[in-house]
Amino acid sequence: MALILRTDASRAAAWREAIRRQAPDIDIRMWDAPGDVADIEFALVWKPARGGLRAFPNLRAIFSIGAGVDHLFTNPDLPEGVPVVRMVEAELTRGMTEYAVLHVLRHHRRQREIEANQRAEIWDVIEAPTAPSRRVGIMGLGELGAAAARALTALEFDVAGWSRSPKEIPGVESFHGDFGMDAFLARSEILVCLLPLTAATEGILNTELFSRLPKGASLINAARGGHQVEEDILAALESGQLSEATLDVFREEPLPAGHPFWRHPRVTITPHNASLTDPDGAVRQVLANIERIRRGEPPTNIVDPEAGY
Ligand code: NDP
Ligand code: OXD
Repeated sequence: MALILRTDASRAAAWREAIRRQAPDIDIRMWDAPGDVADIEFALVWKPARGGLRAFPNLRAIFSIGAGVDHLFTNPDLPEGVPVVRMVEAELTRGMTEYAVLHVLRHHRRQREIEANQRAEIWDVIEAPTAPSRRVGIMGLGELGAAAARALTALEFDVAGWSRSPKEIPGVESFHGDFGMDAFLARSEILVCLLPLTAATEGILNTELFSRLPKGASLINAARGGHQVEEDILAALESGQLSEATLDVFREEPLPAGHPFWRHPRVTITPHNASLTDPDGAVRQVLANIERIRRGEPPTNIVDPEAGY
């Protein structure tokens, strides 16, 4: 059995080692030198070249290295009938929870202004409201959104979430669908986007959505650049509809030199590192799913191609 691996060059060795440690018998093939393509039964990939996966006629499953699978579904040449499995992995979830808590706290405590004051040698005792009176809204209450919601609830923030279907998470007010969106947005002083990028969510972070938030709300987008209309974020910051934004993802990555976000005083940029998949944990999931497939069972965390996530 051979597995084709395609990841960022900087992380390829770590992935190869993780597979070797846990499954020394697996024949690992690298994307640029796949050998006999007929041997390849499984693909473990991040952003494969368009049409590239069609080269493997005996593929039984495609495992995404990331939680997001838009890098596969925006590729129109995905082989038909081959299950796509997304990444659900404890360290990935923990990393995103840390990111959400870190940046919600930064917004809540107005840390960006305190740091600007330090640079200007200004002593200004900035006060924050209490956590229970701070309303946080999380778009997407899946694996990552639900974990972030639970952590913020533990800090006693007033947390709500928005998803396609209703959820029951203790202490988290659940809104869903188009019907629930207005009420969800109207109460979200700090809005965190953890949605998958699909046809339904593309460009969702736009002027119209921002106008439904309380004036001066803030935005944290750790999902995908395709969710955000970047000129609308800049306009909302300009008008004061948004007070600040923390962005981990961008329409174009790396964020191009000279982009207005780089030097915007009310934008915090992180380089799409909100959370990274841990190769050891991920390989454990992939191997367990390979075993399931071998036993004739469906893999866990299979993606619904209709929904695109
Ligand atoms: P899940 O599939 O577990 O959860 C997705 C959530 O979004 C679900 O609650 C789903 O609703 C909801 N949702 C999907 N479409 C809609 C819609 N049209 N309207 C309302 N709600 C919707 O995904 P994860 O939590 O694992 O990951 C979320 C995203 O985070 C990934 O797709 C990826 O893009 C991003 N990500 C970013 C990282 C980074 O470093 N910046 C790292 C990892 C992930 P329902 O539950 O009803 O189906
Ligand atoms: C992911 C990511 O989707 O890292 O996991 O963006």
